[in-house]
Amino acid sequence: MRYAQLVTGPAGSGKSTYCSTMVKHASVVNRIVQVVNLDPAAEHFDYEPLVDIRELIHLDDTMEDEELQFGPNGGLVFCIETLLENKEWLEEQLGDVDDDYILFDCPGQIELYTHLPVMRQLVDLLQRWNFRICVVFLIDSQFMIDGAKFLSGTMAALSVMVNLELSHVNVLTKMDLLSKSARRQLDDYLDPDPHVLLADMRNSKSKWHEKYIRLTEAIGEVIENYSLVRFCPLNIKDEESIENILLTIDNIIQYGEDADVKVKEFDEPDPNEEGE
Ligand SMILES: Nc1nc2c(ncn2[C@@H]2O[C@H](COP(=O)(O)OP(=O)(O)O)[C@@H](O)[C@H]2O)c(=O)[nH]1
Ligand SMILES: [Mg+2]
Repeated sequence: MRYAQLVTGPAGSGKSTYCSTMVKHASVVNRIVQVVNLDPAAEHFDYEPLVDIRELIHLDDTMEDEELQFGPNGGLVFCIETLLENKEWLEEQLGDVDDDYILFDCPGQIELYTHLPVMRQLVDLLQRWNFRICVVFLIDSQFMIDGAKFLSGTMAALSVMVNLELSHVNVLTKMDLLSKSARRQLDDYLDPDPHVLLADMRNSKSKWHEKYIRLTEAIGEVIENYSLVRFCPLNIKDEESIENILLTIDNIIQYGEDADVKVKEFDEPDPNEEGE
């Protein structure tokens, strides 16, 4: 078995930072976690990628090409399609290492996950190559600290879940940037309690609220009744918080349960030599 996290979420939600944070954390506990960059427009990240889609195709190639002349969104879809057409390239780059653990740092355009088939096709491919996959959907916690935003973030997470049909973890990023009071407010939402949420919405005086309060309530109930969406907070300055997220995901993909887990090689002291 091979293990993978598909790291998704809106642009700027912290996907690349999440990947480098996980790599660093894993290396401290002697674990090998590798990252594949799937963002053809990536400008900066802090990890050494195992595979980089930009070596196959860069977003600029599709926008500057005389014939293609794509805009940024069409170009991005074209890049992922090109990757899928070059399966052999990807397969060769990924190698065939049993029990490896790979994070896929994905592009941020939500339509890739919600209504285009490309990411789903990529998932099928990875599963064929024996990967057990967990989708990790990142949302910037600053966009989740009021009722309306929280609901819309939740719906985005839900649509990715429904479309990819995989095990799924939602992570609230950039917790280190929240003020104390914002953090307290967020705590109310972490274990989503629609009553708290709705009370918050009820107090708002927006036009939307007046018109659609029953819809908001219905959505809140669906979220509550089916335990559909939960969020795990991530503070990258707190090792325990990082460890918690990794552990949650490891459990979901059953990493380490039926495997010879990959650890960095170090010299095991030979018991026969002891005391000599
Ligand atoms: N303080 C803080 N900044 C973060 C965190 N995660 C991401 N950022 C910053 O947010 C910006 C976008 O992050 P990036 O990882 O490139 O997002 P991506 O577009 O989803 O890959 C960068 O400037 C990061 O330094 C975090 O947990 N804490
Ligand atoms: Mg990125």
